[in-house]
Amino acid sequence: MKVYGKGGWYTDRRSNHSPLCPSMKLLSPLFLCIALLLAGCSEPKRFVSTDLSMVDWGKDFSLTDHKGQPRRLADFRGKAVVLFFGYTQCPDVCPTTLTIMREAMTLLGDDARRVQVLFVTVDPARDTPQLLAQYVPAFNPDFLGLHADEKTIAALAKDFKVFYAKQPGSTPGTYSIDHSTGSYAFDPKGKLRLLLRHGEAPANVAADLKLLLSEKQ
Ligand SMILES: [Cu+2]
Repeated sequence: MKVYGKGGWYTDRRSNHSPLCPSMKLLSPLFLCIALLLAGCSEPKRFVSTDLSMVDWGKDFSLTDHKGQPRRLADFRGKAVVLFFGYTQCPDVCPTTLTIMREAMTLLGDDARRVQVLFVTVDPARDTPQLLAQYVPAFNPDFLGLHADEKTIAALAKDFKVFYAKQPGSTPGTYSIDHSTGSYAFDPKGKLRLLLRHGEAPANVAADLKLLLSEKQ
């Protein structure tokens, strides 16, 4: 089994033959523990999602939440943050993503209090704060909808390498928006760490967030 972790692909030790040579196997478990500690070995973390630890973009945002409060990433220090770009009239991707996040929060139990889900609209023309306030907390009362003017959203999306583009609808004046479908996860220190795939199983999302929360602060 191959697992993608920090530093690239590596083989999952659980499903492999012992990496120890025969003579090492004879050593007592205690000695082995000490030897591993001295060698600085530790079990590598196993994130399901794509590791973005090495990127130098996606550092912050300056938006307003659906209650009218200005928000930056630093406001959520101490929490893992999931950031998703979408729009309330989205027929499938956005409601699916928010439903998955709701289920992941349920799986996290008490740890969910240390996770903040943020939904940034890429449709500020139609997604008023009032609309965001109805839509986003309907999935989970703790989720926050974030908005800004068109220019700010466009610059932010560019910084986060998020694509979105209006598509004309079937009747004049209507439109839908094609947009990137992944979500970003930040660790409790505010560092961008993971790209969560669209449609990821809630259990995998919960496991990845739990890993971020378990890291030494
Ligand atoms: Cu969408």
